[in-house]
Amino acid sequence: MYSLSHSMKTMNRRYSVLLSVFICQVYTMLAQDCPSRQDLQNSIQQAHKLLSSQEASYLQSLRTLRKKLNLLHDSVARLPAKPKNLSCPELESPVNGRKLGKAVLLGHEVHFLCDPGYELQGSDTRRCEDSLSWSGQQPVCRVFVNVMNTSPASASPVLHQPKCSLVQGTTHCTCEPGFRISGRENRVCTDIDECKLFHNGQAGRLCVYACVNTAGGYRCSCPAGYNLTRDGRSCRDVDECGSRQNDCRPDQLCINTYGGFQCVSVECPPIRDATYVKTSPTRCERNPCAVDSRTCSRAPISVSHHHLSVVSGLSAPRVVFRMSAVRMVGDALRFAVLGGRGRRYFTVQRADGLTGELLLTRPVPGPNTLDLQLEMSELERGELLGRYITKITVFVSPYGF
Ligand SMILES: [Ca+2]
Repeated sequence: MYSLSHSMKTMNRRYSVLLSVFICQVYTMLAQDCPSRQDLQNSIQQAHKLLSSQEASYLQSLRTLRKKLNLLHDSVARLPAKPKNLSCPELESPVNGRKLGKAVLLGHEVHFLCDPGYELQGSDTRRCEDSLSWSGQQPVCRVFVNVMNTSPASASPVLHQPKCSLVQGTTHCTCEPGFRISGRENRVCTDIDECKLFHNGQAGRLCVYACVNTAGGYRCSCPAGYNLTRDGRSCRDVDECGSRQNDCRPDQLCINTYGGFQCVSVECPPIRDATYVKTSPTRCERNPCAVDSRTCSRAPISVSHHHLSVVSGLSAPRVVFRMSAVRMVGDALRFAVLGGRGRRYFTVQRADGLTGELLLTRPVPGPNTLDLQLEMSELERGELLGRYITKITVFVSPYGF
């Protein structure tokens, strides 16, 4: 600090002498007399004052920087040591269902889904707790029972008396809509099972999911997580995140999916020699690197998280996500799809100079959860200036709706 202040003072003196010579030269050029000694001394004094204030502000900045570095040093020292390999026991997939997620380490979650026609009873999400046991109850998949199906009305054919009239000596009988005339001498009306009648063929399909025959009619039903739409045949996903029908913790994000929802924890990446700070619920930004840390300067500048919900077998190709640079830094931008379970379903293409698009290349059969990373790199003559990562998770529903 002494040498810095000393050099500033030396610079100050040199600057004053130069200034007085300069002022005198200007006056000479203007064919005027050199200013008086008093004027020169006043000017020099002002220049001294200016430099002193610059010096003070510079020293203040250095002090602030040192303080910040000390704080950063303390927070790095307080980071917990690498945790031991703490894990919960392996979990079984339910019969007629499946388990999503293989990690059994402390803090990880495993999700459960049932096959079409079955509904889940128990916990659809279990978390490996501090006690190294799983939260919730092991789920089972039970046959989806429809109340209408078990009612006496639909257990046996419903019979009605037809309305008959005598026209010119011949008896004509008719039934209510939804019934057909049958029996000996066409004397009974039997319920038409519309569900059986229109069972085959997509064009004649009555219900998007399940059909329930009723006396004189039918109705459609939907699996758990969906409501029947106004048209009476389609199923619309219930938004559990928007309607608070979820049990996500306050520090988690609720992601609505088709037929369900997911509770997601976004954590900043543990990268050697680099530290990150969460700047939004889905984004982590790198703190400034130490001047000589190459490992830190090559670590991503930001790591963002993006969650997508899609239906099973979504048609492809289609763009599902775009990543853009705010402005051009360096002379080239490069986009790439990095590792993850979903990598084989996606590719990256350029939309314009600053934007890369993630393209779904083929339909993904559900249920499934895919993950992948999209990377954007800024380059200058082939040298890497900075990297930005977006971690993408795709939740694929069990059904095509
Ligand atoms: Ca939902």
